[in-house]
Amino acid sequence: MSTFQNCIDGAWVDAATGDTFTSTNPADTTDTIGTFPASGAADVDRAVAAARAALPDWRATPAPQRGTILRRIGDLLTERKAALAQAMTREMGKTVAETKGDVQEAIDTAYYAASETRRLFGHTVPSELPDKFNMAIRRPVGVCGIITAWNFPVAVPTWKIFPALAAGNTMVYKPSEESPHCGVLLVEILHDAGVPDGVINLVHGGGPAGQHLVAHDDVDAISFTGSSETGKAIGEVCGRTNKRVSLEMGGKNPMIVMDDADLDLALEGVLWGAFGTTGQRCTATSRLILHEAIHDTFVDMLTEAAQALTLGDGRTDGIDVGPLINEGALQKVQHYVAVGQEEGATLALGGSRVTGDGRDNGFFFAPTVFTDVTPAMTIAQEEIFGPVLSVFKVSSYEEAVDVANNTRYGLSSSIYTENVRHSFRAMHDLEAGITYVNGPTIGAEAHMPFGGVKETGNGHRDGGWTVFDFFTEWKTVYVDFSGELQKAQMDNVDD
Ligand code: UN1
Repeated sequence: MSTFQNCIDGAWVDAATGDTFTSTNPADTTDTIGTFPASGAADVDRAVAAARAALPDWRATPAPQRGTILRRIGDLLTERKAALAQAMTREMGKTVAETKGDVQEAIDTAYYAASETRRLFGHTVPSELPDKFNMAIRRPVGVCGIITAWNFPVAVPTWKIFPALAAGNTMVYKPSEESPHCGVLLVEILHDAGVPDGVINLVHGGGPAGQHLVAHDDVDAISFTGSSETGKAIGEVCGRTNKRVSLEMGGKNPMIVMDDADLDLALEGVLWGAFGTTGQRCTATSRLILHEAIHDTFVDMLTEAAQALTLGDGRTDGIDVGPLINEGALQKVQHYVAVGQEEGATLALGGSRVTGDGRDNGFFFAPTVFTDVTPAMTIAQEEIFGPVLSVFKVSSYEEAVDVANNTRYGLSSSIYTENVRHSFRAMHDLEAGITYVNGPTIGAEAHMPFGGVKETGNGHRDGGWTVFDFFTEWKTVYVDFSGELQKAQMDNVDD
């Protein structure tokens, strides 16, 4: 069995705790990927100290030179894409087509962040006084803690790490305990591309490592993607310790299909949105809101097509859906299926674990569809993070929007319609950070803002130009070249 380590100040080291945990293949739990350090406070302290020590030089490096390294990272991700995708699927289960997409998202993010290093625009603004120059420039925030989930084990960390690097920050990265090998492979690429020692430090582990990083006095910012429960706890600690914090949390994303929609297109969309990544995306389509005129037809189309999806090891050709991530996820999905039935929803498809054909040692769960779901039901409100789709029947656009917005989350949303009035109204009416028209709720692009409203987020965005607002501080600069003391608000105003 392979043994993996933390990476602190460029050196691969064991945890001071001496403890380890293992990572296994969710499609076959007899396949162990390796052991990883279960880090504690002392390991985080060392990593934060290394990041702090590396900050002055990295911050002083001209941004376009940081961009050259980011371009090299993009090149290495491209070279290693196929091998990386195989390793990712082995560790977290989604199909190789999807893990290749995950790596491609990281490649796009690398080149986008590299291009931003030649912009990072500030502002020049007229002064109210003569011979005085005003500007606002961007400065790095400092030492950042990056804490991410396992479902996009390469793309999502890079949404944070690459813009943070571009802007001149140093960091400590704690990947999920469910995808530590992917974390190692990513950090190896960063080092091979020339990121200096200490600029990115990798610390493995679970709660103890994460909690110490979040509470650490010498960490300036935390960027987190994961569950709402963990995110809110992080937010509280960051509030107390006065840290900047970006939280990307849960979703309960609706897709509306109106009576005038292209149903074949909507069918392809919902299959991909609900069952891609086995429903384990924060953007997954988990609520399908159907106009009553097409409800029965569409439910028939959906159950027939979903039944035909093939489940298995995502590294095998022809597999559509991989396993859930672990035993806990399997139990959670099973629990929600039971609750859905108890509360009166109709189980139209699936609802159980799938074994046989080499799947006995994996966490496979059948694509599941509930109909007759109403907004008050538990399966209509809680994030299941599995291949479970709840179907609602509505009689108008207004009712569809009411049902769509009847959730405490607000990440992604979608409407299928050929009606230009409804599609433009939906862009404003749907309470979500992202709205797709005639596309499913998944499919974010690297150069666009990504994030949610309500309990999904805390006002920040990953992705696009907007993430640079998180990873930089505004510095306001006044240059007085008059040779005199000029008093704003006084010398230039007659009483
Ligand atoms: C996530 O599930 O945390 O738009 C991110 C999408 C992907 C990203 C999902 N590109 O579904």
